[in-house]
Amino acid sequence: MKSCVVIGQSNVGKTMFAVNFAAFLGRQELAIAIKAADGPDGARTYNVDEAILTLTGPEVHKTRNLLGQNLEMGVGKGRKPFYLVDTTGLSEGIHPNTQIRRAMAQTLGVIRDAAVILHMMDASAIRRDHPEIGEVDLELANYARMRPGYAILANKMDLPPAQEGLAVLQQRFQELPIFPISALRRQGFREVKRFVAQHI
Ligand SMILES: Nc1nc2c(ncn2[C@@H]2O[C@H](COP(=O)(O)OP(=O)(O)OP(=O)(O)O)[C@@H](O)[C@H]2O)c(=O)[nH]1
Ligand SMILES: [Mg+2]
Repeated sequence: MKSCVVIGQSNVGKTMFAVNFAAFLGRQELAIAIKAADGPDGARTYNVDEAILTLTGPEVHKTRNLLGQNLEMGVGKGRKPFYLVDTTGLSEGIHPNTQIRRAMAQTLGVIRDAAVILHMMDASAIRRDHPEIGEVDLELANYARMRPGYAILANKMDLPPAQEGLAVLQQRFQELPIFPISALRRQGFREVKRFVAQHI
């Protein structure tokens, strides 16, 4: 089965997207496979509200495992399965915490084999006079930009400063698909779904 990974810096909204996108595709119960970077694998089932309460939050590096979901979406007259993977946030340099370092290495490992790479950035944190596109984001985009299933998700578009951030991203990554979304409000998901469907 083809996989779709959600990558990006910590706190940009990857987990919020993974949960709300599954809900958007019709899931009420989320069966989440937890692949730990160090330690045993696990599995948990949440309803959508529980998943948001438990798995998302403003703490840095809230997610430290791969969180996978078997999902499917309508494509043409049929349905196509795919594996959605939420990942550990990536940062520049060598992280001092061993667990986080291993988790980041695990994230890089799943990017290699993914059919779809959704690279999320927080558009509300990017300003024109002070372009806050992180070095790690520039490197990720450079690495993945030639892959057909690569797209940028400009998240937190529900916050007013995100309009300016989106404009900066569109200027900087002119030749790449960029989807403005609000993972929180489930906005822009139809377009993301169409993109994923083309590559799974
Ligand atoms: N306003 C707004 N807030 C959002 C949105 N998406 C996520 N957030 C908030 O941003 C914070 C981080 O969200 P997460 O989904 O946990 O971010 P993450 O990228 O998974 O972070 P790590 O697991 O640390 O890598 C939470 O407080 C969310 O409520 C959005 O579309 N709009
Ligand atoms: Mg997360």
